[in-house]
Amino acid sequence: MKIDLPRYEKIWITFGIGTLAAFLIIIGVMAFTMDLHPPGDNRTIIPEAISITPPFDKPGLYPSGSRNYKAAIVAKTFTFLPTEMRIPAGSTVHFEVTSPDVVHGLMIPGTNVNMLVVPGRITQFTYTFKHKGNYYLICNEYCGSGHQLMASRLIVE
Ligand SMILES: [Cu+2]
Repeated sequence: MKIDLPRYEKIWITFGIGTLAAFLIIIGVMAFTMDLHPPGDNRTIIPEAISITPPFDKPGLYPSGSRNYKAAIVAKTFTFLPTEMRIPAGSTVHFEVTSPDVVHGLMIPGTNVNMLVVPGRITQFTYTFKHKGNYYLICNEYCGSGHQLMASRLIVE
């Protein structure tokens, strides 16, 4: 069967299908090679009980192997706990973050660490810090009058 389409119709159909294919390829490459994907786990926590629920009762950086750390971070108005962490260069940090109050964000400029921190949920992400320097954990979800003060520091030495 031969469908006789006008020339411009063929061009637009080709353009539409081509654009769709390009987007699907870009999303596929990003998902599989850059490990970008929506959070797939549903670890929950009672926001009112964060101060008595391990590991968030003692926020901090805990070694979990050689050059491996687990960071238990509480994001709350208007600070991150702990306020400072130190790791040697080449270390892998598994972040576990939660909030007792409102929705916060946790992003580290210069890396692909970018998490949405929702009360009642534990957001997780793993990143390897290859280069020395000062990294700042900043809140990128507007959370109130002190939002711009919300930051803590990760020193890679
Ligand atoms: Cu915040």
